[in-house]
Amino acid sequence: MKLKGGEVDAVVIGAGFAGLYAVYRLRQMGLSHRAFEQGGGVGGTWYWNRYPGAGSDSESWVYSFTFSEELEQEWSWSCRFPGQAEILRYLEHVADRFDLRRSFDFNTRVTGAAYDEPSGLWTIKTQRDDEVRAKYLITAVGCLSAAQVPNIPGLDQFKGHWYHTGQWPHEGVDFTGKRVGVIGTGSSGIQSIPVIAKQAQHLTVFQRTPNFSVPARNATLSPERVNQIKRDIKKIREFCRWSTIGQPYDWQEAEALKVDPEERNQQFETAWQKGGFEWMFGSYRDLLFDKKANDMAADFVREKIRGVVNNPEVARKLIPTGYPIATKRLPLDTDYFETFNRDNVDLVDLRESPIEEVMATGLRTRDKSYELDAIVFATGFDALTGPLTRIDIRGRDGQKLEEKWSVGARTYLGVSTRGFPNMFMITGPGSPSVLGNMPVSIEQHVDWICECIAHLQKNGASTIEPTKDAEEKWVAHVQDLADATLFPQADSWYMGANIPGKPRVFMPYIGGFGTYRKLCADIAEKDYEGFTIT
Ligand code: N01
Repeated sequence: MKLKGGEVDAVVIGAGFAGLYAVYRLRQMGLSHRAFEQGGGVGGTWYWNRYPGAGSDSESWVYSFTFSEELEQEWSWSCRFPGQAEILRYLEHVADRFDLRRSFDFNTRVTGAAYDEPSGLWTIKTQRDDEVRAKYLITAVGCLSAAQVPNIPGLDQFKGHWYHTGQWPHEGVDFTGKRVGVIGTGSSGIQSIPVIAKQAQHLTVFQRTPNFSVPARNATLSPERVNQIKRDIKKIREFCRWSTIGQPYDWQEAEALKVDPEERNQQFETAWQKGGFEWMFGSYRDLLFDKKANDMAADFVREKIRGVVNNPEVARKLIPTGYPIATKRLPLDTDYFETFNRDNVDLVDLRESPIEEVMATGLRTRDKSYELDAIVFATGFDALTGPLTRIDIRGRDGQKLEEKWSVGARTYLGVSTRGFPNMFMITGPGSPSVLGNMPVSIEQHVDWICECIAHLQKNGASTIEPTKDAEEKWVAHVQDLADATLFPQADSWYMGANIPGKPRVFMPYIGGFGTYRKLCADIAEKDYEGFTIT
Protein backbone atom coordinates (compact mmCIF):
# COMPACT_ATOMS: atom_id res chain seq x y z
CA MET A 1 0.00 0.00 0.00
CA LYS A 2 1.28 3.46 -0.92
CA LEU A 3 0.65 6.22 1.60
CA LYS A 4 -0.80 9.50 0.36
CA GLY A 5 0.07 13.04 1.49
CA GLY A 6 -0.92 13.72 5.12
CA GLU A 7 -0.56 10.05 5.89
CA VAL A 8 2.28 8.40 7.75
CA ASP A 9 3.36 4.85 8.32
CA ALA A 10 2.98 5.04 12.08
CA VAL A 11 1.60 7.21 14.84
CA VAL A 12 3.06 6.93 18.32
CA ILE A 13 1.18 8.17 21.39
CA GLY A 14 3.37 9.17 24.34
CA ALA A 15 6.89 10.48 24.97
CA GLY A 16 8.00 8.47 27.98
CA PHE A 17 10.58 5.67 27.84
CA ALA A 18 8.32 3.76 25.42
CA GLY A 19 7.44 6.55 23.00
CA LEU A 20 11.02 7.81 22.80
CA TYR A 21 12.40 4.39 21.94
CA ALA A 22 9.57 3.65 19.49
CA VAL A 23 10.33 6.86 17.58
CA TYR A 24 14.06 6.05 17.60
CA ARG A 25 13.37 2.61 16.08
CA LEU A 26 10.84 3.83 13.50
CA ARG A 27 13.33 6.41 12.33
CA GLN A 28 16.05 3.78 12.04
CA MET A 29 13.67 1.69 9.93
CA GLY A 30 13.02 4.64 7.62
CA LEU A 31 9.28 4.65 8.36
CA SER A 32 7.42 7.95 8.31
CA HIS A 33 5.77 8.72 11.62
CA ARG A 34 4.23 11.31 13.88
CA ALA A 35 4.18 11.24 17.63
CA PHE A 36 1.90 13.01 20.10
CA GLU A 37 2.40 13.76 23.77
CA GLN A 38 -0.07 15.48 26.05
CA GLY A 39 2.66 16.85 28.32
CA GLY A 40 4.77 19.85 27.46
CA GLY A 41 7.93 17.74 27.12
CA VAL A 42 9.36 14.25 27.13
CA GLY A 43 9.46 12.03 30.23
CA GLY A 44 6.05 10.40 30.62
CA THR A 45 5.78 9.21 34.23
CA TRP A 46 8.73 11.38 35.15
CA TYR A 47 7.24 14.44 33.51
CA TRP A 48 4.06 14.18 35.60
CA ASN A 49 5.07 12.58 38.91
CA ARG A 50 7.03 15.45 40.48
CA TYR A 51 5.73 14.98 44.02
CA PRO A 52 8.24 15.31 46.89
CA GLY A 53 10.31 12.14 47.19
CA ALA A 54 9.37 10.76 43.74
CA GLY A 55 11.98 8.43 42.35
CA SER A 56 12.71 5.03 40.88
CA ASP A 57 12.46 1.79 42.83
CA SER A 58 14.72 0.02 40.35
CA GLU A 59 18.47 0.49 40.53
CA SER A 60 19.54 3.38 38.28
CA TRP A 61 21.94 1.37 36.15
CA VAL A 62 19.20 -0.99 35.05
CA TYR A 63 16.41 1.61 35.00
CA SER A 64 17.61 2.98 31.67
CA PHE A 65 17.92 2.19 27.98
CA THR A 66 20.21 -0.51 26.63
CA PHE A 67 19.89 0.22 22.91
CA SER A 68 22.97 2.43 22.69
CA GLU A 69 26.30 1.39 24.13
CA GLU A 70 27.57 4.97 23.80
CA LEU A 71 24.63 6.31 25.79
CA GLU A 72 25.18 3.66 28.43
CA GLN A 73 28.85 4.56 28.80
CA GLU A 74 28.40 8.36 28.65
CA TRP A 75 25.67 8.69 31.24
CA SER A 76 26.58 8.37 34.92
CA TRP A 77 23.95 8.02 37.62
CA SER A 78 24.49 9.80 40.90
CA CYS A 79 22.89 7.22 43.18
CA ARG A 80 21.34 3.80 43.54
CA PHE A 81 17.70 4.96 43.25
CA PRO A 82 17.57 8.21 41.28
CA GLY A 83 14.97 10.84 41.98
CA GLN A 84 12.42 12.16 39.49
CA ALA A 85 14.52 15.17 38.43
CA GLU A 86 17.53 13.03 37.55
CA ILE A 87 15.47 10.51 35.56
CA LEU A 88 13.75 13.32 33.70
CA ARG A 89 17.18 14.84 32.93
CA TYR A 90 18.24 11.45 31.58
CA LEU A 91 15.21 11.17 29.29
CA GLU A 92 15.69 14.76 28.09
CA HIS A 93 19.32 13.91 27.37
CA VAL A 94 18.23 10.84 25.36
CA ALA A 95 15.72 12.96 23.41
CA ASP A 96 18.42 15.53 22.58
CA ARG A 97 21.23 13.10 21.91
CA PHE A 98 19.17 11.19 19.35
CA ASP A 99 17.30 14.27 18.13
CA LEU A 100 13.95 12.70 18.98
CA ARG A 101 11.97 15.81 19.94
CA ARG A 102 11.32 16.84 16.36
CA SER A 103 9.07 13.79 15.88
CA PHE A 104 6.72 14.91 18.66
CA ASP A 105 3.85 17.34 18.90
CA PHE A 106 3.85 18.27 22.59
CA ASN A 107 0.88 19.63 24.57
CA THR A 108 -1.22 17.53 22.23
CA ARG A 109 -3.56 14.96 23.68
CA VAL A 110 -4.80 12.22 21.40
CA THR A 111 -8.57 12.12 21.87
CA GLY A 112 -9.49 9.35 19.47
CA ALA A 113 -8.26 6.79 16.96
CA ALA A 114 -10.56 4.99 14.54
CA TYR A 115 -9.79 2.17 12.17
CA ASP A 116 -11.13 2.54 8.65
CA GLU A 117 -11.74 -0.85 7.06
CA PRO A 118 -11.71 0.09 3.36
CA SER A 119 -8.41 2.00 3.49
CA GLY A 120 -6.86 -0.13 6.22
CA LEU A 121 -5.71 3.05 7.96
CA TRP A 122 -6.14 4.51 11.41
CA THR A 123 -7.39 8.08 11.74
CA ILE A 124 -5.91 9.68 14.82
CA LYS A 125 -7.47 12.84 16.25
CA THR A 126 -6.07 15.23 18.83
CA GLN A 127 -7.59 17.92 21.03
CA ARG A 128 -5.93 20.48 18.74
CA ASP A 129 -8.00 19.16 15.84
CA ASP A 130 -5.08 17.45 14.12
CA GLU A 131 -6.18 14.53 12.01
CA VAL A 132 -3.51 12.08 10.89
CA ARG A 133 -3.91 8.83 9.03
CA ALA A 134 -1.51 6.00 9.69
CA LYS A 135 -1.11 2.36 8.86
CA TYR A 136 0.20 1.48 12.32
CA LEU A 137 -0.97 2.81 15.67
CA ILE A 138 1.54 2.39 18.47
CA THR A 139 0.37 3.25 21.97
CA ALA A 140 3.13 4.23 24.39
CA VAL A 141 0.72 5.67 26.93
CA GLY A 142 2.20 4.11 30.07
CA CYS A 143 0.60 1.73 32.55
CA LEU A 144 0.13 4.19 35.40
CA SER A 145 -0.73 7.47 33.74
CA ALA A 146 -4.49 7.79 34.24
CA ALA A 147 -4.63 9.53 37.63
CA GLN A 148 -7.49 8.60 39.93
CA VAL A 149 -8.97 11.18 42.28
CA PRO A 150 -11.68 9.57 44.42
CA ASN A 151 -15.13 10.99 44.21
CA ILE A 152 -15.37 12.50 47.70
CA PRO A 153 -18.33 14.81 48.23
CA GLY A 154 -17.42 18.46 48.76
CA LEU A 155 -14.02 18.60 47.07
CA ASP A 156 -15.17 21.59 45.04
CA GLN A 157 -15.82 23.55 48.27
CA PHE A 158 -12.29 23.11 49.61
CA LYS A 159 -10.66 26.53 50.13
CA GLY A 160 -7.09 25.21 50.30
CA HIS A 161 -5.13 23.61 47.46
CA TRP A 162 -5.34 19.97 46.51
CA TYR A 163 -2.98 17.91 44.38
CA HIS A 164 -2.69 14.45 42.87
CA THR A 165 0.81 12.97 43.07
CA GLY A 166 0.63 11.96 39.39
CA GLN A 167 -0.17 15.51 38.23
CA TRP A 168 2.14 17.51 40.41
CA PRO A 169 2.65 21.24 39.68
CA HIS A 170 5.91 21.82 37.82
CA GLU A 171 6.84 24.80 39.93
CA GLY A 172 6.72 22.56 43.03
CA VAL A 173 4.67 23.08 46.18
CA ASP A 174 5.93 24.72 49.36
CA PHE A 175 4.24 23.15 52.38
CA THR A 176 6.16 25.27 54.92
CA GLY A 177 3.85 26.32 57.74
CA LYS A 178 0.94 24.36 56.23
CA ARG A 179 -1.37 21.72 57.67
CA VAL A 180 -1.30 18.97 55.07
CA GLY A 181 -3.38 15.84 54.64
CA VAL A 182 -2.12 12.95 52.50
CA ILE A 183 -4.71 10.39 51.40
CA GLY A 184 -3.23 7.06 50.33
CA THR A 185 -0.34 4.88 51.41
CA GLY A 186 0.75 3.18 48.18
CA SER A 187 4.21 3.80 46.68
CA SER A 188 3.49 7.48 45.98
CA GLY A 189 2.22 8.12 49.51
CA ILE A 190 5.06 6.15 51.08
CA GLN A 191 7.67 8.10 49.09
CA SER A 192 6.13 11.52 49.68
CA ILE A 193 4.97 11.28 53.33
CA PRO A 194 8.47 11.40 54.94
CA VAL A 195 9.47 14.37 52.77
CA ILE A 196 6.26 16.34 53.27
CA ALA A 197 6.42 15.65 57.03
CA LYS A 198 9.79 17.40 57.22
CA GLN A 199 8.44 20.55 55.57
CA ALA A 200 4.85 20.89 56.72
CA GLN A 201 3.77 22.37 60.01
CA HIS A 202 1.56 19.33 60.50
CA LEU A 203 0.83 16.21 58.46
CA THR A 204 -2.19 13.95 58.78
CA VAL A 205 -1.93 10.66 56.92
CA PHE A 206 -5.28 9.16 55.92
CA GLN A 207 -4.70 5.44 55.52
CA ARG A 208 -7.27 3.02 54.15
CA THR A 209 -5.11 -0.10 53.82
CA PRO A 210 -1.83 -0.38 55.74
CA ASN A 211 1.04 -1.27 53.43
CA PHE A 212 4.14 -3.38 53.74
CA SER A 213 7.28 -1.50 52.77
CA VAL A 214 10.96 -2.36 52.51
CA PRO A 215 13.80 0.14 53.09
CA ALA A 216 15.32 1.42 49.86
CA ARG A 217 18.68 2.26 51.48
CA ASN A 218 19.45 4.68 48.72
CA ALA A 219 23.08 5.78 48.50
CA THR A 220 25.28 7.85 46.23
CA LEU A 221 27.47 5.93 43.80
CA SER A 222 31.20 6.47 44.09
CA PRO A 223 33.17 7.03 40.84
CA GLU A 224 34.74 3.57 41.37
CA ARG A 225 31.31 1.94 41.63
CA VAL A 226 30.10 3.80 38.54
CA ASN A 227 33.14 2.55 36.59
CA GLN A 228 32.67 -0.97 37.81
CA ILE A 229 29.00 -0.95 36.75
CA LYS A 230 29.96 0.38 33.32
CA ARG A 231 32.52 -2.39 32.92
CA ASP A 232 29.99 -5.07 33.87
CA ILE A 233 26.92 -3.54 32.30
CA LYS A 234 26.54 -5.93 29.37
CA LYS A 235 26.45 -8.94 31.67
CA ILE A 236 24.09 -7.20 34.08
CA ARG A 237 21.69 -6.27 31.27
CA GLU A 238 21.68 -9.76 29.82
CA PHE A 239 20.78 -11.16 33.24
CA CYS A 240 17.90 -8.68 33.57
CA ARG A 241 16.47 -9.57 30.16
CA TRP A 242 16.01 -13.22 31.09
CA SER A 243 15.18 -12.80 34.77
CA THR A 244 11.71 -13.02 36.30
CA ILE A 245 11.16 -9.31 36.91
CA GLY A 246 13.79 -7.66 34.72
CA GLN A 247 16.12 -6.99 37.65
CA PRO A 248 19.72 -8.01 38.29
CA TYR A 249 18.62 -10.72 40.75
CA ASP A 250 16.11 -13.54 40.73
CA TRP A 251 14.30 -16.00 42.97
CA GLN A 252 16.55 -18.36 44.86
CA GLU A 253 16.34 -22.11 44.41
CA ALA A 254 15.59 -22.47 48.11
CA GLU A 255 12.07 -22.38 49.57
CA ALA A 256 11.18 -20.58 52.77
CA LEU A 257 9.24 -23.57 54.05
CA LYS A 258 12.19 -25.90 53.64
CA VAL A 259 14.96 -23.96 55.38
CA ASP A 260 15.35 -23.83 59.13
CA PRO A 261 13.93 -20.77 60.91
CA GLU A 262 17.31 -19.40 61.98
CA GLU A 263 18.71 -19.52 58.47
CA ARG A 264 15.52 -17.97 57.09
CA ASN A 265 15.60 -15.09 59.52
CA GLN A 266 19.25 -14.50 58.82
CA GLN A 267 18.53 -14.37 55.08
CA PHE A 268 15.64 -11.93 55.58
CA GLU A 269 17.78 -9.77 57.87
CA THR A 270 20.82 -9.66 55.57
CA ALA A 271 18.66 -8.70 52.59
CA TRP A 272 16.77 -6.15 54.71
CA GLN A 273 20.04 -4.41 55.54
CA LYS A 274 20.92 -4.36 51.84
CA GLY A 275 17.52 -2.83 50.98
CA GLY A 276 15.59 -2.74 47.72
CA PHE A 277 13.21 -5.15 46.00
CA GLU A 278 15.81 -7.89 46.23
CA TRP A 279 14.61 -8.43 49.80
CA MET A 280 11.47 -9.99 48.31
CA PHE A 281 12.20 -10.86 44.69
CA GLY A 282 15.70 -12.20 45.25
CA SER A 283 14.44 -14.36 48.08
CA TYR A 284 12.76 -17.75 48.50
CA ARG A 285 10.89 -18.92 45.45
CA ASP A 286 7.74 -19.95 47.30
CA LEU A 287 7.00 -16.54 48.84
CA LEU A 288 4.34 -15.60 46.29
CA PHE A 289 2.90 -19.08 45.88
CA ASP A 290 2.49 -20.46 49.36
CA LYS A 291 0.58 -18.55 51.99
CA LYS A 292 2.58 -20.08 54.86
CA ALA A 293 5.85 -19.03 53.25
CA ASN A 294 4.43 -15.60 52.52
CA ASP A 295 3.34 -15.24 56.17
CA MET A 296 6.95 -15.74 57.24
CA ALA A 297 8.10 -12.77 55.14
CA ALA A 298 5.06 -10.72 56.19
CA ASP A 299 5.68 -11.43 59.90
CA PHE A 300 9.30 -10.37 59.50
CA VAL A 301 8.17 -6.95 58.20
CA ARG A 302 5.45 -6.64 60.84
CA GLU A 303 8.11 -7.16 63.50
CA LYS A 304 10.25 -4.46 61.89
CA ILE A 305 7.32 -2.02 62.00
CA ARG A 306 6.75 -2.79 65.69
CA GLY A 307 10.44 -2.20 66.30
CA VAL A 308 10.47 1.20 64.60
CA VAL A 309 7.18 2.83 65.59
CA ASN A 310 7.26 4.07 69.20
CA ASN A 311 3.52 4.30 69.86
CA PRO A 312 2.08 0.75 69.97
CA GLU A 313 -1.38 1.96 68.94
CA VAL A 314 0.05 3.71 65.86
CA ALA A 315 2.13 0.61 65.09
CA ARG A 316 -1.00 -1.54 65.30
CA LYS A 317 -2.73 0.67 62.74
CA LEU A 318 0.30 0.60 60.43
CA ILE A 319 0.72 -3.15 60.48
CA PRO A 320 -0.77 -4.72 57.35
CA THR A 321 -3.09 -7.69 57.74
CA GLY A 322 -5.59 -9.45 55.53
CA TYR A 323 -3.55 -9.83 52.35
CA PRO A 324 -0.26 -11.52 51.48
CA ILE A 325 2.87 -9.38 51.33
CA ALA A 326 3.79 -8.10 47.84
CA THR A 327 0.41 -8.94 46.33
CA LYS A 328 -0.18 -5.21 46.40
CA ARG A 329 2.81 -3.58 44.72
CA LEU A 330 5.53 -3.54 47.37
CA PRO A 331 6.84 -0.02 47.99
CA LEU A 332 10.40 0.89 48.90
CA ASP A 333 10.83 3.66 51.43
CA THR A 334 13.20 6.00 53.13
CA ASP A 335 12.15 6.46 56.77
CA TYR A 336 8.45 5.86 56.13
CA PHE A 337 7.60 4.11 59.40
CA GLU A 338 10.04 6.33 61.33
CA THR A 339 8.00 9.35 60.17
CA PHE A 340 5.14 8.30 62.45
CA ASN A 341 7.38 8.98 65.47
CA ARG A 342 7.46 12.69 64.60
CA ASP A 343 5.45 15.09 66.77
CA ASN A 344 3.94 16.78 63.72
CA VAL A 345 2.54 13.59 62.12
CA ASP A 346 -0.77 11.86 62.86
CA LEU A 347 -2.26 8.72 61.38
CA VAL A 348 -5.97 8.32 60.70
CA ASP A 349 -7.25 4.80 60.09
CA LEU A 350 -9.98 5.11 57.49
CA ARG A 351 -11.12 1.55 58.06
CA GLU A 352 -12.17 2.59 61.56
CA SER A 353 -13.55 5.95 60.43
CA PRO A 354 -14.02 6.50 56.68
CA ILE A 355 -13.84 9.90 54.98
CA GLU A 356 -17.33 11.34 54.62
CA GLU A 357 -16.69 14.70 52.98
CA VAL A 358 -14.27 17.44 52.13
CA MET A 359 -15.24 20.67 53.88
CA ALA A 360 -14.17 24.20 52.96
CA THR A 361 -11.53 24.00 55.68
CA GLY A 362 -10.44 20.37 55.58
CA LEU A 363 -11.69 16.81 55.75
CA ARG A 364 -14.34 15.11 57.83
CA THR A 365 -14.31 11.42 58.64
CA ARG A 366 -17.17 9.63 60.34
CA ASP A 367 -15.75 10.54 63.77
CA LYS A 368 -13.80 13.76 63.44
CA SER A 369 -12.98 16.88 61.39
CA TYR A 370 -9.45 17.76 60.35
CA GLU A 371 -8.49 21.36 59.51
CA LEU A 372 -6.21 21.34 56.47
CA ASP A 373 -4.54 23.90 54.19
CA ALA A 374 -3.64 21.33 51.53
CA ILE A 375 -4.74 17.84 50.54
CA VAL A 376 -2.49 15.45 48.61
CA PHE A 377 -4.24 12.63 46.79
CA ALA A 378 -1.76 9.76 46.60
CA THR A 379 -4.69 7.67 45.47
CA GLY A 380 -3.22 5.98 42.43
CA PHE A 381 -4.25 5.30 38.88
CA ASP A 382 -6.70 3.49 36.66
CA ALA A 383 -3.88 1.11 35.86
CA LEU A 384 -3.02 -0.56 32.57
CA THR A 385 -6.39 -0.31 30.82
CA GLY A 386 -7.24 3.27 31.93
CA PRO A 387 -4.63 5.06 29.79
CA LEU A 388 -6.01 3.25 26.71
CA THR A 389 -9.73 3.33 27.39
CA ARG A 390 -9.61 7.05 28.23
CA ILE A 391 -8.83 7.53 24.52
CA ASP A 392 -11.77 6.90 22.20
CA ILE A 393 -10.19 4.00 20.31
CA ARG A 394 -12.46 2.29 17.80
CA GLY A 395 -11.53 -0.77 15.79
CA ARG A 396 -13.32 -2.76 13.10
CA ASP A 397 -17.05 -1.95 12.74
CA GLY A 398 -16.63 1.02 15.08
CA GLN A 399 -16.17 -1.24 18.10
CA LYS A 400 -14.97 0.78 21.11
CA LEU A 401 -11.96 -0.60 22.96
CA GLU A 402 -13.61 0.42 26.22
CA GLU A 403 -16.64 -1.73 25.37
CA LYS A 404 -14.58 -4.70 24.28
CA TRP A 405 -12.69 -4.55 27.58
CA SER A 406 -15.72 -3.89 29.79
CA VAL A 407 -15.41 -7.48 31.07
CA GLY A 408 -11.65 -7.17 31.51
CA ALA A 409 -8.79 -6.53 29.09
CA ARG A 410 -8.60 -9.05 26.26
CA THR A 411 -5.31 -9.12 24.41
CA TYR A 412 -2.88 -11.46 22.75
CA LEU A 413 0.57 -11.14 24.38
CA GLY A 414 -0.56 -7.80 25.82
CA VAL A 415 0.60 -6.26 22.58
CA SER A 416 -2.48 -6.50 20.38
CA THR A 417 -6.21 -7.03 20.62
CA ARG A 418 -8.55 -8.64 18.11
CA GLY A 419 -10.67 -6.26 16.07
CA PHE A 420 -8.02 -3.51 16.24
CA PRO A 421 -5.73 -4.38 13.31
CA ASN A 422 -2.23 -2.90 13.23
CA MET A 423 -2.64 -1.44 16.69
CA PHE A 424 0.33 -2.26 18.92
CA MET A 425 0.30 -1.59 22.67
CA ILE A 426 3.66 -1.14 24.35
CA THR A 427 3.40 -2.87 27.76
CA GLY A 428 -0.35 -3.36 27.43
CA PRO A 429 -2.47 -5.49 29.81
CA GLY A 430 -1.57 -9.16 29.44
CA SER A 431 2.17 -8.45 29.21
CA PRO A 432 4.65 -8.49 32.14
CA SER A 433 4.92 -4.66 32.18
CA VAL A 434 4.38 -3.42 35.74
CA LEU A 435 5.57 -6.65 37.38
CA GLY A 436 9.16 -5.52 37.20
CA ASN A 437 11.63 -3.15 35.69
CA MET A 438 9.69 -1.12 33.12
CA PRO A 439 12.48 -0.13 30.70
CA VAL A 440 13.31 -3.82 30.20
CA SER A 441 9.67 -4.59 29.29
CA ILE A 442 9.47 -1.52 27.11
CA GLU A 443 12.58 -2.24 25.05
CA GLN A 444 11.51 -5.84 24.50
CA HIS A 445 8.07 -4.75 23.30
CA VAL A 446 9.33 -1.97 21.03
CA ASP A 447 11.89 -4.31 19.46
CA TRP A 448 9.29 -7.02 18.92
CA ILE A 449 6.72 -4.58 17.49
CA CYS A 450 9.25 -2.99 15.13
CA GLU A 451 10.45 -6.38 13.91
CA CYS A 452 6.83 -7.36 13.34
CA ILE A 453 6.21 -4.17 11.35
CA ALA A 454 9.40 -4.79 9.33
CA HIS A 455 8.09 -8.29 8.57
CA LEU A 456 4.72 -6.89 7.41
CA GLN A 457 6.39 -4.23 5.27
CA LYS A 458 8.77 -6.73 3.71
CA ASN A 459 5.94 -9.07 2.80
CA GLY A 460 3.66 -6.34 1.50
CA ALA A 461 1.09 -7.26 4.16
CA SER A 462 -1.80 -4.93 4.93
CA THR A 463 -2.88 -5.97 8.41
CA ILE A 464 -2.06 -8.08 11.42
CA GLU A 465 -4.38 -8.98 14.28
CA PRO A 466 -4.75 -11.87 16.69
CA THR A 467 -7.04 -14.80 15.96
CA LYS A 468 -10.00 -15.31 18.27
CA ASP A 469 -8.56 -18.58 19.48
CA ALA A 470 -5.09 -17.16 20.25
CA GLU A 471 -6.57 -14.26 22.17
CA GLU A 472 -8.92 -16.43 24.20
CA LYS A 473 -6.13 -18.84 25.07
CA TRP A 474 -3.80 -15.99 26.06
CA VAL A 475 -6.40 -14.38 28.34
CA ALA A 476 -7.01 -17.76 29.99
CA HIS A 477 -3.27 -18.40 30.31
CA VAL A 478 -2.64 -15.02 31.98
CA GLN A 479 -5.46 -15.80 34.40
CA ASP A 480 -4.25 -19.34 35.14
CA LEU A 481 -0.76 -18.08 35.91
CA ALA A 482 -2.14 -15.47 38.29
CA ASP A 483 -4.47 -17.97 39.96
CA ALA A 484 -1.50 -20.17 40.80
CA THR A 485 -0.09 -17.29 42.89
CA LEU A 486 -1.33 -15.40 45.93
CA PHE A 487 -1.93 -12.20 43.92
CA PRO A 488 -5.71 -12.59 43.46
CA GLN A 489 -6.07 -12.51 47.26
CA ALA A 490 -5.41 -8.77 47.45
CA ASP A 491 -7.56 -5.81 46.48
CA SER A 492 -4.83 -4.29 44.35
CA TRP A 493 -4.66 -2.13 41.27
CA TYR A 494 -3.20 -5.19 39.50
CA MET A 495 -6.72 -6.63 39.96
CA GLY A 496 -8.49 -3.40 39.02
CA ALA A 497 -9.85 -3.37 42.58
CA ASN A 498 -9.00 0.31 43.20
CA ILE A 499 -11.43 1.59 40.57
CA PRO A 500 -15.13 1.41 41.40
CA GLY A 501 -16.90 -0.79 38.85
CA LYS A 502 -13.75 -2.05 37.13
CA PRO A 503 -13.82 -5.81 36.44
CA ARG A 504 -11.80 -7.74 38.98
CA VAL A 505 -9.25 -9.44 36.73
CA PHE A 506 -5.51 -9.78 37.29
CA MET A 507 -4.11 -7.75 34.39
CA PRO A 508 -0.37 -8.34 33.91
CA TYR A 509 1.30 -11.54 32.70
CA ILE A 510 3.03 -13.12 35.68
CA GLY A 511 5.01 -15.88 33.97
CA GLY A 512 8.27 -13.92 34.13
CA PHE A 513 10.07 -11.50 31.82
CA GLY A 514 12.48 -14.11 30.44
CA THR A 515 9.78 -16.69 29.72
CA TYR A 516 7.65 -14.05 28.05
CA ARG A 517 10.57 -12.79 25.94
CA LYS A 518 11.19 -16.32 24.69
CA LEU A 519 7.51 -16.88 23.97
CA CYS A 520 7.26 -13.68 21.91
CA ALA A 521 10.42 -14.59 19.98
CA ASP A 522 9.09 -18.10 19.25
CA ILE A 523 5.78 -16.72 18.02
CA ALA A 524 7.58 -14.35 15.63
CA GLU A 525 9.82 -17.18 14.51
CA LYS A 526 6.75 -19.29 13.69
CA ASP A 527 5.52 -16.64 11.27
CA TYR A 528 3.56 -14.82 13.95
CA GLU A 529 1.62 -17.80 15.16
CA GLY A 530 -1.77 -16.81 16.56
CA PHE A 531 -2.03 -13.75 14.34
CA THR A 532 -3.87 -13.35 11.05
CA ILE A 533 -1.81 -11.47 8.50
CA THR A 534 -3.59 -10.29 5.37
O1 N01 B 1 -1.14 4.30 43.99
P1 N01 B 1 -1.67 2.98 44.73
P2 N01 B 1 0.34 4.91 43.98
N1 N01 B 1 -9.99 6.77 50.04
O2 N01 B 1 -2.91 2.60 43.98
C1 N01 B 1 -5.56 4.74 48.67
C2 N01 B 1 3.95 2.98 40.68
N2 N01 B 1 4.80 3.89 41.39
O3 N01 B 1 0.29 6.15 43.18
O4 N01 B 1 -5.00 0.24 49.31
C3 N01 B 1 -8.91 6.50 50.75
O5 N01 B 1 -0.64 1.98 44.92
C4 N01 B 1 -5.31 3.28 48.48
O6 N01 B 1 -5.91 2.54 49.50
P3 N01 B 1 -6.31 0.99 49.25
C5 N01 B 1 3.95 1.66 41.43
O7 N01 B 1 3.84 0.61 40.54
C6 N01 B 1 6.12 3.63 41.34
O8 N01 B 1 0.88 4.98 45.34
O9 N01 B 1 -6.93 0.92 47.89
N3 N01 B 1 -7.80 5.97 50.26
C7 N01 B 1 -3.79 3.25 48.50
O10 N01 B 1 -3.30 3.31 49.80
C8 N01 B 1 2.75 1.83 42.30
O11 N01 B 1 2.23 0.66 42.83
C9 N01 B 1 6.98 4.40 42.05
O12 N01 B 1 -7.23 0.68 50.33
C10 N01 B 1 -7.79 5.68 48.96
C11 N01 B 1 -3.43 4.54 47.78
O13 N01 B 1 -4.56 5.40 47.90
C12 N01 B 1 1.81 2.54 41.36
O14 N01 B 1 2.63 3.46 40.67
C13 N01 B 1 6.50 5.43 42.81
C14 N01 B 1 -8.89 5.94 48.14
C15 N01 B 1 -3.16 4.34 46.31
O15 N01 B 1 -2.07 3.52 46.16
C16 N01 B 1 0.68 3.27 42.02
O16 N01 B 1 1.16 3.85 43.21
C17 N01 B 1 5.16 5.69 42.85
C18 N01 B 1 -10.04 6.50 48.74
N4 N01 B 1 -11.15 6.74 48.04
C19 N01 B 1 4.31 4.90 42.14
N5 N01 B 1 -8.59 5.56 46.89
C20 N01 B 1 8.42 4.06 41.99
O17 N01 B 1 8.91 3.28 41.19
C21 N01 B 1 -7.34 5.08 46.93
N6 N01 B 1 -6.86 5.15 48.19
C22 N01 B 1 9.24 4.67 42.95
